[in-house]
Amino acid sequence: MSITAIDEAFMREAIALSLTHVGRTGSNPSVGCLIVKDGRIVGRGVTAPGGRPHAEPQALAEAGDEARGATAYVTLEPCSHHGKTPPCANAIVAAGIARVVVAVADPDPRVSGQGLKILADADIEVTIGILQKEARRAMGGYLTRQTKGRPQVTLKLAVSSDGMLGKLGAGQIAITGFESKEEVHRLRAASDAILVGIGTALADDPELTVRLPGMEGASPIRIVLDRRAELPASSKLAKSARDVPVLLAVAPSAIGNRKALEGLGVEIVETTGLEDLLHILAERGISSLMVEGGARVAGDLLAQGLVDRIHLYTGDAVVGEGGIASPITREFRPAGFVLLEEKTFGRDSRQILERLPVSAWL
Ligand code: AOF
Ligand code: ZN
Repeated sequence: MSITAIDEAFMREAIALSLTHVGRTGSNPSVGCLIVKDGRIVGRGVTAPGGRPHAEPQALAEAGDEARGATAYVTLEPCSHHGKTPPCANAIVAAGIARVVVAVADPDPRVSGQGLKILADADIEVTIGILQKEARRAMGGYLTRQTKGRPQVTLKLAVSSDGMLGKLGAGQIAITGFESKEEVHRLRAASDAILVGIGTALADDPELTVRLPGMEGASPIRIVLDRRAELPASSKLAKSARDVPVLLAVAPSAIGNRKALEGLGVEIVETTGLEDLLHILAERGISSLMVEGGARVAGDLLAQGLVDRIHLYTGDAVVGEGGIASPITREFRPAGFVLLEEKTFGRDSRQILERLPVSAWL
């Protein structure tokens, strides 16, 4: 095997390791790190839940003395800043690592090449860019927030075989099967926040929590776009706000049910529009936002160019008369999106569409 093929094989493993903590590391990216000595993995690390410790010191600790002369594979440039933990680049130097292979440079202005410089100045051989595309995809949320000042937006749509998102006045109707629902719960768990419009909140009275065995604590913050603060205090969202946070994005000086909702622990945030809201979310460290409906919110986000990925589920149900048409179906893909992946879940199909160009960073 060539060195590049070996590097790619270990980096693939480091990326797979990083994926295990996506959505659990707060505003920090989930980074994977492997320490490899004589072709053997002697240390493994992934950014801990909450964001610290970082991946590298954990992998180095596991490697112990074996780290001397070894190669480190890291999905992100090792940090150089004195944050809540000492710089990872210095820890790598101190451990006597001979070579570092990095997938993606870190756009965080506190790091931004400085980590690589610390390594090079210590005469460590540095290879950058191995499996860059795959690693960028694995850190899409973090990189989008750092470079665009907003979270990465994933739009999830469940569409009937006749292209409908639901039926007027019918509340939640079954469009996809349980296999798809499980997958949607996994996507929720890997996201930092979930957003719906008030129309969906009123029509469906959803909970928007993660309900998978063993993952009950993984529910991200739930956000409702609700210009007039109309979310009923009796809704499942409002009633559970003390268990899983709810943020209501309202127009400046909206009154509505504000008092009652605040009393239930719902946080009210005044925003001037979608872009403003996304900016506020990014400032709070929210890197990935999953949008679950409805048609209006999906249409507005698409029209403003604020959607990065679409998870399009197509079920075999037929809605017929009174259906709410989806802005996207299998037959009608929005301009500028390409098909990345297609899979089946039970009787449903899921397509993942990605926006092009996938930005300078993704
Ligand atoms: C690494 N390894 O595993 C991660 C890194 O708030 P702090 O001090 O933890 O710093 C957060 C920054 O650290 C984050 O913006 C990114 O630049 C880097 N994340 N770096 O060396 C890791 N998660
Ligand atoms: Zn670090």
